[in-house]
Amino acid sequence: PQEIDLELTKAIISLRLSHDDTALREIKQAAAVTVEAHKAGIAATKNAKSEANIRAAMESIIISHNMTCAYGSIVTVYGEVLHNEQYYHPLQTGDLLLADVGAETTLGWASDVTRTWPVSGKFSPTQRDIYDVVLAAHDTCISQIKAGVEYLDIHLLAAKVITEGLVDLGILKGKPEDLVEMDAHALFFPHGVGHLLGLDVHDMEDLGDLAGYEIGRERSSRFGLGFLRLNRPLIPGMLVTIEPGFYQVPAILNDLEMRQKYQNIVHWEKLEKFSDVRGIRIEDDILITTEGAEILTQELPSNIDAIEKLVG
Ligand SMILES: [Mn+2]
Repeated sequence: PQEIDLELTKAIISLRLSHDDTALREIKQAAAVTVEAHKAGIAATKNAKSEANIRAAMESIIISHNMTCAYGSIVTVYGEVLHNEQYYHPLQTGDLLLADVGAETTLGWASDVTRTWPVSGKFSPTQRDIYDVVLAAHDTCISQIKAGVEYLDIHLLAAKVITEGLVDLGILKGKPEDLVEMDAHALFFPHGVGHLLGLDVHDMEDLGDLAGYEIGRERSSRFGLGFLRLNRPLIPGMLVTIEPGFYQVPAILNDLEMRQKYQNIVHWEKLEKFSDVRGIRIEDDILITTEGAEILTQELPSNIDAIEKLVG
C-alpha cells in the first residue's frame, strides 16, 4: 500500500493488534470449542481407522456449535509435512497423530491449536524424549511472555530450549548458544514459534509483514529466523500462538548442502534411532495481559501422562 492506503492500513493494524472485550468474548468461545474438538479427536482415536475418522470427530464438534473451521485442518500421521491436508492414511500402532484444528465463531474470530498424541495411547521411549523437548520449549516460552517482551526473543528461547534438549539426547553436538547462532535448531524446527491470532488465523498476514513486523524491521535471511511471522514487542490485549515443534523433514535432512554444513554437528546415526518421530507440535493461544499471559486453551492438557490418559 502507498500514501493514503498505507495510512489506512497502519490504522487498521493498530486497531487489530490489541483485542477489546467484545473480541475477547468471541475468541474465548472459539478457544473453548477448539479445546472440546481436540478432546473429542483424542478420545476417538481408540476406534478410529484413519486420519479422516479423527478429523470428522473433531470438526463435528465445531460444526455442532454452529462454528466453522478457522483454516484447513491438519490431522495427520505425517506431521513432518507442515501443511498436510490429506486424511486418507490408516492409523497404525506406533504412529503419532498431529492435529492442528481450530474453530471460528460466526463473527469470524479464530482459534488455532495443535496437539500430538500416540495412536496406541502410549508414547514410545524415543517419542517421549522428543515430546518432552518440545513441551519444555512450549512451557518455557509461555512462562516468559508478558507485555514489553520481544516476540523474537521468545522465538530464540524456543530455539535454545529445543537445541539444549537435542544436545542432551545426543542428536546435536556443541554448545546450544553456538548451535542456535548456526541455525542448527532449524534443521528440526524450521518455522517461527508462532503468529498473531484474531479475525484471521495468521492475523493480517494479507497485509504482508506490515502487521507482523514493527516498522523499520525486516525479515532475516537466516534459515533459523526468516520464517518468523511476528517480530514486535508484545502489548496487552495482543493474542499470539506459541507452537514449537520438532520435525524430520526429508527435504531438509537429506539436502546435500545441509548434510555438508551440519555434518559434524548432527549425530546422524543417533538420529536414526528416532525414526518413529516424524513430527511433533504443541500449540496454544496466548493472550498478553498487563500481568503476564493468559493461556486461552489451557483446559486442553499437553503433558504426556494426561495425553495418554485421554487416548485411553
Ligand atoms: Mn498456528
